[in-house]
Amino acid sequence: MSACYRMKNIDSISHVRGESLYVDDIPETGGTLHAVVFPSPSAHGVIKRLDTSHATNLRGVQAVLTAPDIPGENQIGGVIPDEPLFAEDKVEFIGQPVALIVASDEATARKARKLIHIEIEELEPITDARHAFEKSMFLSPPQTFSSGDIKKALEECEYVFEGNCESGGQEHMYIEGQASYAYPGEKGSIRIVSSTQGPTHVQKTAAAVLGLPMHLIEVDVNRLGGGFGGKEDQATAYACMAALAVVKLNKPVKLVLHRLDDMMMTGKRHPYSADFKIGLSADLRILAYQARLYQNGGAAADLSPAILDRSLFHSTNAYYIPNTQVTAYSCKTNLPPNTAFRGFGGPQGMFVIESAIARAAHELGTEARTIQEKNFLRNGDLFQYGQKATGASIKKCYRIASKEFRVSELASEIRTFNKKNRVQKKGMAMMPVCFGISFTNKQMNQARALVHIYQDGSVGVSTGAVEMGQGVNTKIVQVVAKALSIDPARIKIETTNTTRVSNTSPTAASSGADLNGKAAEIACSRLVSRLKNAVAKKLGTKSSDVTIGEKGVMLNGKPAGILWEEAVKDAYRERVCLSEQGHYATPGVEFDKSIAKGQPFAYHVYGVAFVTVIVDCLRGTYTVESVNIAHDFGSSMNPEIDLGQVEGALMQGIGWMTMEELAWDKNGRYLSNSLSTYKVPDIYSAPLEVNCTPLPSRGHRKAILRSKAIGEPPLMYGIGTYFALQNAITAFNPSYRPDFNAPLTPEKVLMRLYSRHS
Ligand code: MTE
Ligand code: LUZ
Ligand code: MOS
Repeated sequence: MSACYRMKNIDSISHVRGESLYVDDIPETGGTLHAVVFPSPSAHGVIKRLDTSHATNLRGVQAVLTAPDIPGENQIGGVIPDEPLFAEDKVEFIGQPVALIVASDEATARKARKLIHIEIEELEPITDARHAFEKSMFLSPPQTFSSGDIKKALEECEYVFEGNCESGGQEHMYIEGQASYAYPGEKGSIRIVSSTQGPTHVQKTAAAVLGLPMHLIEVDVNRLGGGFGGKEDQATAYACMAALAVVKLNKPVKLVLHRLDDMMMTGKRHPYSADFKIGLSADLRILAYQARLYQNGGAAADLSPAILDRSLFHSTNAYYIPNTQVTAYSCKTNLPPNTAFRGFGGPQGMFVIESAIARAAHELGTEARTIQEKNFLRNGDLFQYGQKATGASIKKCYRIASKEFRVSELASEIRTFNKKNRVQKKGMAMMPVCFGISFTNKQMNQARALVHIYQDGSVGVSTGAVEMGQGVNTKIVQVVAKALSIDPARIKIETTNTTRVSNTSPTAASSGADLNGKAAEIACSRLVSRLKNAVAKKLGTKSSDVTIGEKGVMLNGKPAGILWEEAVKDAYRERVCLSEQGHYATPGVEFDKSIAKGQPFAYHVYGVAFVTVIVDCLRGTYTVESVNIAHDFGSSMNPEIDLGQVEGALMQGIGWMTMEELAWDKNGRYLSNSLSTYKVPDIYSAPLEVNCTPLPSRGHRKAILRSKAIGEPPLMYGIGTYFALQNAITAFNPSYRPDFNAPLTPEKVLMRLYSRHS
């Protein structure tokens, strides 16, 4: 166990004191202008006339910028070039940016926004994925994953059940909204401070929009007030707009979205619709699984094709199913382009297989757990995509959770409770999780770090990782402290900046700490060997006799009377390079999209959660009583941070499954557009109890310090809440036939408590 194993999050004190800096906290430089976006008021239509003259003439307004003002390409699509920065001839969602108003202050810009006139010839909007599918509206080609022989297997199964399933979208609800602040530099250069998970994506896209080489754009990120995937791609548009205004006006420009604008304009988690068929043997082995997934992509591709892929990768969750065929369609609708959200399509894929199992269990009059448990993945099993399961700890997690949390006793207590109580019913469900770690796009699995040791022995570290509250900077301090054997107090993590670390992947896919931590480790190990060589030379000995670190120089294990800072100073005098760059590329990951086979993941994260709920059957309201988790952290390098990630992700999963409900009217207008109409989980929706037992494990060598990625996987434990609620409803209303339409809000629970199935 390393010395800094229990290290506190390095941001905890400045967060608590309110001293941590976000984009809107940066002191404004003189002459800073403020920008506000003019969004499309129509979900689908042709722009007939756009009159910005009244806005332009308002006192204090510096410019109203539209598509023709763009010097480079009016294009920000990252995966597919299908998304203009500003709408030109048509609009495809309410909130689509049409113009940018730049004024001396934000209030003036907002006032000017009301003076813009737009005439639109309305076309029919589509907001539903199934509807888009019927009309063959797609963002990208369909993708199919399959294994075995689905047709034959379905014919031979003892039982076959089918059904359909809907899951809703989700607001990221980062506390800091989309924000950027751009400054003119000399010789045409621009510096953009952005609240982005992907600084290089911002740099590259801004360069293309402005028609400039990437080296003229510097992107700097201090930290984000939350990203959750919502800033993997979608911070880019606002950074580009601020930079465009800088080019046009040669003044610093700040663009910080108001919460209501952010909710109206930005994409969310993708709602999914699905049809499934599940086939089982007489002894409840799942022999066949066939499904169609309809992803509601919104009006442009954004990251939808990659998200679609991950829905397929995780469509069998933690089960081994020998015969599968799952096809996913990315459907184009008139909503803001939906985007990355913690789990990246994985949760949507998993909800379908869990629904299929729940349907089978209900029809067979058994518990879902009986089916789930029989079909867990084992080492050596092949995933549909051809990767072999290794270190498959799902069964172990299940066993440990069952024992540790006395699940059979709990189940019988629930049965007794339900017998004794008429208007309160309890339900329990088990949710297993298997989540692959790596970007499924091979080239993204790389990172770099730049480490400087200064003459006084203090250390500055830059990486491509973006801190968004997940604790990646703390983890990198731990990695560097361990690799250099020095006190973490000597180490500072610098901002994430494209001039110090270039060509970065976004901090996403839960792999920020793995990729950037490994790169930092590589840089540090080179620095250590140079320092050791320098010291050995001075002492006239072999470098293998020397160690160096916080305790100073040791010669064959005995103190040599040279402090760390003295050794550093000596090395500097001997003109040894005290800076190093590390480059890491995940070895062995490969995926051939054309045949949908390969080894896309460095490793998988496993775990099991038991969720217990209690429902008030007069009102439909409910409380999550307990969530009991056994999770495979590997060998956690920071249990406090990792537990915080489990709890936060779990809460987000519970919110998605039970209360966060998106609604649009028939014109495609977003109705749940504010915190009074969109319910986010609060302390009253938190489980009364969350227990998390780490699986004893040596961890995985491709995980940083053998500590497995933690950011996304625990979100999917929240899915258990849906099925726990279903079980409680069934205990009250035996004629309820479980249906799959998340979120299961109190209103929906109430209707199901009194529904009659014929
Ligand atoms: N935790 C906090 N507090 N804030 C966030 O925005 N984002 C999540 C997760 N945990 C997030 C978070 C998402 S979507 C991802 S992909 C990972 O953190 C990214 O960070 P990592 O790769 O360092 O785990
Ligand atoms: N982003 C991405 C992701 O571009 N590719 C991925 O595979 C991924 N997975 C999870 C979250 N973000
Ligand atoms: Mo997370 S959805 O990979 O940003």
